[in-house]
Amino acid sequence: MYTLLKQDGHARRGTFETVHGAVQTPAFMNVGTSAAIKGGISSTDLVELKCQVELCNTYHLHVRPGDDVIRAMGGLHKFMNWHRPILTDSGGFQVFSLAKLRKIKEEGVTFACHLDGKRIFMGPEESMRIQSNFGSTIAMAFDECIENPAPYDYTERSIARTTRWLVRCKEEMARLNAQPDTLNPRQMLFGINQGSTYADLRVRHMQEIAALGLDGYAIGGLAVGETAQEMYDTIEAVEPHMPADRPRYLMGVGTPVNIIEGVYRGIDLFDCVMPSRNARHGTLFTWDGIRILHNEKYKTDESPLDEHCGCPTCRNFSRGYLRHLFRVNEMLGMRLGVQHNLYFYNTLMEKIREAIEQGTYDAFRRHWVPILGRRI
Ligand code: PRF
Ligand code: ZN
Repeated sequence: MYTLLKQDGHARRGTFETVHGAVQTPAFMNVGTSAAIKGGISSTDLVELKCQVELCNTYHLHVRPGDDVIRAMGGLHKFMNWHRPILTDSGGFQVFSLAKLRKIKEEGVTFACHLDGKRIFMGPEESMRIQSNFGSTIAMAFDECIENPAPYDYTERSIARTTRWLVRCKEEMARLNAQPDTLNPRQMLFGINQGSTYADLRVRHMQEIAALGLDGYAIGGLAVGETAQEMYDTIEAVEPHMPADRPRYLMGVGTPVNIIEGVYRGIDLFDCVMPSRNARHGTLFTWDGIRILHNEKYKTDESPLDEHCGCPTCRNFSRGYLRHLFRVNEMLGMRLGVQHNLYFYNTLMEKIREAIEQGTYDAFRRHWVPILGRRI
């Protein structure tokens, strides 16, 4: 259940209650694709990094180790020893971004697995059954994510099919939740809005899916080839049509600046591989800007990575040492970098929540956008 605590412009401060505890929104969901955060971060580390929600992927976990294995191990929470909320993405996006030789039909998608080329079929029912076997807190609907730019007529046919798939997801989820041996009888289902950058199609699709009365609504199909301005304009077009009493999730977004701009336009939930992926390559988000540790100027720099950060990395290690770890490609550099970046993202969300509570969100945005976007 979502409770709106305070609104500041379009920005929303809320609480989203789940069977695995409450999520304070706006929130960032930390990406653990294959039931692990890349860079060697465990579930016990995540608590210290202020993580509220972990995100895992249906596609990856279905391929390895298999949802039957996770089910036999008592579900994803027990498997990872993470007992707070877990959101699982449906596989829709990964089928379109990773898998080869895919063929889309009304029933679903047949594709070749990106690891061994094995043919796999996934449709709305399969995705719901897999996510039910995980027992995740929130299951995402099975959708088609199309790259931008996309032809108008294709987009129109695609969103109609994504709506039909959503109806099937909802029916299958209700059936699975009612099974006596289900892992999480209160598993929630979020619908996903698509429609490329066409405001009319986005609004039409949003109205169709809002009518289904789901637990939350996501905006998908963004950050896939369009400009940042087109993404913001698209959010502005659909946001007024998103149910105000449900959480709103912008999928796969983004940089700290994208998140600040998304919250400004009424988004509550985000996820992105950027903090962990960039950290593994020595790119660290700080309160002074984006620090490129490979830079020569950090060679003998004894100061912490970020003077304003309280994370385990910044409390203990210097820029010069971290730079060295990246240059010799030591695992430790990646782990310390990811720890910092996730702590930074989760702290950014904390500060965003405080600014909304105080009614100073626009000033917060104006202050931080130029700083957090610059490379240092
Ligand atoms: N659909 C799904 N997952 C996603 C996306 C989508 O459109 C995106 C788009 N940025 C990220 N992850 N199911
Ligand atoms: Zn830090």
